[in-house]
Amino acid sequence: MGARRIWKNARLATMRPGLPGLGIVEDGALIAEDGRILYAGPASDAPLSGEGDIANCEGRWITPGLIDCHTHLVHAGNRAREFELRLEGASYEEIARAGGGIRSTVAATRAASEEELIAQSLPRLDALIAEGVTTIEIKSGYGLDLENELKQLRAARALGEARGVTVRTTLLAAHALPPEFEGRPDVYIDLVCKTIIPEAARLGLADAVDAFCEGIGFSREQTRRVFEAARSAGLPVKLHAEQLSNLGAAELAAGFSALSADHLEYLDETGIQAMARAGTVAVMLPGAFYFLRDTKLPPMDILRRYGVPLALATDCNPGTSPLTSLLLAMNMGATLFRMSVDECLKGVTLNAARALGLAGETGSLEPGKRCDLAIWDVGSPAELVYNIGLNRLHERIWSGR
Ligand code: DI6
Ligand code: FE
Repeated sequence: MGARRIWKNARLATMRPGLPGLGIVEDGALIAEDGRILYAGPASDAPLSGEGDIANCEGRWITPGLIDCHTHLVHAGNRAREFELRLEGASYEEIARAGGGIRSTVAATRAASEEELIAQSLPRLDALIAEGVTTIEIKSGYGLDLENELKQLRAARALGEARGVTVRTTLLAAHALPPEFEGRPDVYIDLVCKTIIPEAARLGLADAVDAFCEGIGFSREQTRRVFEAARSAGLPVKLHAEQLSNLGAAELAAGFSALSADHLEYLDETGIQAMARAGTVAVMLPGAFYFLRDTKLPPMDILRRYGVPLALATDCNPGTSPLTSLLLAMNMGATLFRMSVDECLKGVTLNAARALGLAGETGSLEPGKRCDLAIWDVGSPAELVYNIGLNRLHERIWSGR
């Protein structure tokens, strides 16, 4: 029998599907063995006999380890100077024409070695981990050629090995048009579909494929080709959809049974119906909404009416969301998008796991799932959403450790 661990005198927010609200157990106990949850429920029913390393939680709250299901965490450099220029009145387009914007991050990321990329990204990962994150999705999308996209994905995998955290990688080669393909987007999409996706899949470096379907990104037709290439490579898809305009991108994604459609400020009811039918998760990214000083709110009420699962993530990226706090993202989700406390907390646990295709693995306190826990010094789960800048993490457990 392997290592058995017991947490007593705990209050549990289990997030178990089928239970109302957060699936709360007030007088709870949690037992894990070999890194998996054996029991999570009322202390009175817990099979507490036998050996084990016992922790007394003294009434603290246990949630599933937090999951940041949408990040561009691996990149080089930063765009603080561009931020200053924007504060002085420059527009995003002016900055882009002067060689800034996403292309400046592409240049910096291409110039960085894999080791430099890892070193620059680790502080961002550590900031998330310090708040109880145990699973994180990391996208490529600043390499935009075979060698540099693979370098980003390898760096993401290496970060997962450097720290006790589960990393899911997403290939986002269709993020922006690289400068050497100016005026030839379909030729670049050929490269993405015929070379980059198959190669990343063959090397086992990508767990999913994403694209930026937008006026300033790629068209529906180009996105469809990317999704078909992903399907041929056996990879699930997700999509940056309806962030700045409505292109029917979410409906396209749902047609490919996408794990998630993300951003969604301009999403309409047709897109929502398609997502509901396909079981596609809606990932809300209030950090980008805040940083861009956006005013168009995503259609939260219609999403709720159709029962689309809501997730919430940082979108950690240097251009539109330099955010490395999932706790703050929850506060923004509540304050800016009027998400409830329960929606925010399920959005960074159960539904974030669904958005990554990991619902069987993590995201709730249920027997059989990985023992990923965040133990909090708070009086109620609502405090996790309510406080701004206060981190009350007591302990973080990844895979029972
Ligand atoms: N949507 C965004 O807001 C970011 N990427 C995306 O697809 C922008 C990324 C950047 O400006 O570096
Ligand atoms: Fe993003």
